[in-house]
Amino acid sequence: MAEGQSPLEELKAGSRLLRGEIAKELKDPSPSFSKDSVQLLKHHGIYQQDDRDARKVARAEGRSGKHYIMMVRTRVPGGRMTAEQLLAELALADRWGNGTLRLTTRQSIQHHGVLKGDLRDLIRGIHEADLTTLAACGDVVRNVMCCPAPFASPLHRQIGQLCEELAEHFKPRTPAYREIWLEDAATGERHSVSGGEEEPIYGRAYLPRKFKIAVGFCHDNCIDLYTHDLGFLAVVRDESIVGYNVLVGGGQGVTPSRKDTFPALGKKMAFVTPEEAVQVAEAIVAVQRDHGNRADRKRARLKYLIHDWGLDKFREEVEKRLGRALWGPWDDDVFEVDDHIGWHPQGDGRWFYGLNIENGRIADRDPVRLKSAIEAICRELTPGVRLTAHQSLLFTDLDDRQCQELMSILKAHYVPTSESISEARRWSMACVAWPTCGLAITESERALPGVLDELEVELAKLGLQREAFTIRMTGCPNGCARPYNSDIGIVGKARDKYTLLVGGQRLGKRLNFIHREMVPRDEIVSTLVPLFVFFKAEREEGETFGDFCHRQGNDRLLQFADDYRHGRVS
Ligand code: SRM
Ligand code: SF4
Repeated sequence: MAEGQSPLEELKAGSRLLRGEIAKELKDPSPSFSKDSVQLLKHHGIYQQDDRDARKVARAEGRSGKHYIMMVRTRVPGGRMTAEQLLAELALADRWGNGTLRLTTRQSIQHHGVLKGDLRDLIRGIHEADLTTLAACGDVVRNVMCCPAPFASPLHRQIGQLCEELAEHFKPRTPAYREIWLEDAATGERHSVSGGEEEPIYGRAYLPRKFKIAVGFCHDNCIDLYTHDLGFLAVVRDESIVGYNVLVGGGQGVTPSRKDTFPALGKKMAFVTPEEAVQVAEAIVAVQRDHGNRADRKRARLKYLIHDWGLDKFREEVEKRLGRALWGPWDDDVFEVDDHIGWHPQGDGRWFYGLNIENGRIADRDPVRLKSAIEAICRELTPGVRLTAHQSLLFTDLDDRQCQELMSILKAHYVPTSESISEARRWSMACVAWPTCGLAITESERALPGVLDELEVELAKLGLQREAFTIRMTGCPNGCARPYNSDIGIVGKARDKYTLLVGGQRLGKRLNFIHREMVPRDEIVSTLVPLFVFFKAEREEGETFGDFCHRQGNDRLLQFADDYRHGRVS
């Protein structure tokens, strides 16, 4: 291992293609894994965590020690799955997890609260449902995202196909996953790397950092294309995809103590034909593999390589790998976004229904029995299922009779329909944060519903309840709910205090800016109210909240807020 590289590089390279000591440690009765295994396990889709609520109680009672639990993530390329698969995941959550499922911002599914001793059973169950946790996390290409709308159109078929090809192409080839989790004899032996085994794309040390890919449309940027390491934006002519604009170097995470870290939007680099897309993706991943920063994980994402090199040099390096020049990108760009919530005709005589799942959490909580409702829908109607990039679900392929049955099931289980929730809630997302996320500084999933309750009242008073804007909350600056390009971003900064950002867009093509720092949770809404008052008074025709804030700039927003608070606004 080259000098100056992060210790994780040595660990990955020496892990015999991600085997490490995981199998041996699985046999050990201890409730947790070693530090090294914790890192390798991520590539298998597993995070070791501890219940931070339980930790707090224990500390208050003078007890030390952690209650170890695991998070297990199933990756679902393009969010496309079946009712049987969702039922299987729900049953597994009851059996081995905490009885809930968490739909993620990247069209995946998470189990929380899994005990170490139950991991093999859970992962086998997921495998039996023809799903996998391999490469859901770790320094590899993560779940490939794609617009999930099931329209019966060649365009949707085409992007779905590219998404599947990319997911298959970048799947790690290591046999470690099968050996450790799926083979009958729970292995404790040291499997060595046999002659034929290799990772043709990743190599022994895998990538310097996680790598995210998405495929989307100009007329529907529902997968937030500009936030990915690599985005394919379909270029459509005469109802057919003639190629893709290739966007590179998007990403959200920031480390506030490191001024050389930042969120970035993807940059348009090239145009590729559908036939070239996978090959170009491989060349881009290979450049990041060979030149990405392996010394400093805080600056290891593709966005930093592109920032440090400049786009021209990066493109030249990709061209060298390809052995030919790339075409420049076409003018086509994103211009609309659809969350696919509510009822839509598919174009083949059937319907799909987008059910808004608040912050992606599928649970039964009195009186709303969401989990039971989803189980009943899957069992009784066997619809197609799609996961959205907004932590929600689409039920697809429904005929007229099934549409009515679906609504009856939701009603019988007291599930708020997508039609009954506010625009603000519909377009909101919160990351998981407490109590499972080890990096959380503040609450997020458990805090946002209350913030929205308050905000809804204020918006209604101002007559702005029909405004559509994105509001995204995270428990730390890592940006898991993509808060940095939303109309309103609420980012955990210190205990129960948040950074408030405004000025992004639903369309996702512009970064927002910091409006105020260190806003206590119970002052988030009162800090936003003056901005909405200003918006209502001085917006231009059709202007969105984010566009308005962007046009005014923070100095004017702060000035107005100050005037408002001191009663200087009539
Ligand atoms: Fe994330 C780390 C949850 C999407 C940026 N993210 C984590 C971990 C695994 C915490 C950890 O490292 O210990 C969180 C697990 C919490 C828990 O208890 O479940 C976590 N991230 C999530 C999910 C579940 C949020 C959600 O509420 O849906 C999303 C799972 C996606 C998936 O299915 O694969 C999730 N994470 C994202 C996104 C959004 C996206 O990809 O579209 C981002 C911002 C985009 C990006 O990557 O730049 C994101 N997560 C991060 C980062 C910062 C990365 C960086 O480059 O700085 C971390 C921390 C890290 O990697 O060191 C992180
Ligand atoms: Fe955890 Fe931070 Fe991601 Fe939220 S944004 S899930 S707190 S890492």
